[in-house]
Amino acid sequence: MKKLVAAMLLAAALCAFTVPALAEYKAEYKLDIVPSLTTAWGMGATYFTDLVRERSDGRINIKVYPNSQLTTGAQTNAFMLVRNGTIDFAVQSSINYSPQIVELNLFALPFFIANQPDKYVAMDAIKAGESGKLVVKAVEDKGVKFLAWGENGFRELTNSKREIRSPKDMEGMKIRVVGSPIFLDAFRAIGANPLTMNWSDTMAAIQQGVVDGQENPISTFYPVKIHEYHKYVTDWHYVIDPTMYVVNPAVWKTFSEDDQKLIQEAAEEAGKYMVALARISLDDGTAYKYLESIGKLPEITDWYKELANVGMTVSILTPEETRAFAEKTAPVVDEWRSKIGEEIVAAAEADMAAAAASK
Ligand code: X2X
Repeated sequence: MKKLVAAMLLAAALCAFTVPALAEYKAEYKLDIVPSLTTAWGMGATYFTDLVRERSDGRINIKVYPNSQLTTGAQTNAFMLVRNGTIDFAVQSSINYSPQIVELNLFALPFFIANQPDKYVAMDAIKAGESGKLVVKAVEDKGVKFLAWGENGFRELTNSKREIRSPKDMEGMKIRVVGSPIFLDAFRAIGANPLTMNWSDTMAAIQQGVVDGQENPISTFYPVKIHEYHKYVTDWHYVIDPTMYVVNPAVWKTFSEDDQKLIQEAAEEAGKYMVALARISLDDGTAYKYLESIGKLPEITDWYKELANVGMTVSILTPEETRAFAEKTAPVVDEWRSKIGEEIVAAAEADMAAAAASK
């Protein structure tokens, strides 16, 4: 009898250990992105899902839903839908989550990172530093599991009217921005007329002339053929959208430890790939070399040449020209420092200064 009880207890104990590992996985996990699959963002998301599928021998199947399909266009609600489990995974913009996670506005402080001696070194210093930890903590405290950083890129300005090299050139210009308050503040400070709009509605608004301009990274606006409407690009790098790979925490807990490791590594690798795609030909050559080394060079490896090919005039601002915009937006930086949290902003300044000094 004793033996039988012991055997039963042992069986029960084994079950307790084995049940989580045997938990049924979903046939399909949904992953949300805002733009199309042909952007760096879309390619970085697809690479992640491919790696996970391959390495799990098809047991974990994540499907990328592009063009804000899962949020029916409402990109600034996307965070809530991952948090409540309607969406399982996302590769999402810091901008789209910033209405709920105020700390993410750090990356949208005008000319905060762009003003550094090397803006990519500065960005990487934040991600690797104390400020990056604080940002990730803020994201996780709000209820999603952070996996890795990606990158949409530094955001440049395009418009249909004229070359923009000074705040005066933008006076009264109607510019589409994401529905996130700091963007309204920044463009008003410059003297433009910003309108908030989802990305899914933006091309129609551009075609109909409802707006004259928009701001996005090159790898995001080129695939939608913005050059058919906008001839002018201003490279001012005023803010960056670093983009995050995230997962709903309850979904995360259903994966076995080995599978969590597999997913985590895939997100980190895909994030590196996405960062390189967003930077190719815009950095010191590091992104190109990395993509070459993994055998994944994209079709376009020289953005400025390609933008000229499709008839765009690219205005790369001089430091003095950039300063004129930074001066206009300085009050916005001051105001948002305290909203974001002095601790994080000061930590980012320290992280960037340390990286610049060690260069
Ligand atoms: O809406 C945008 O501009 C985009 C695609 O860059 C984001 O989702 C932040």
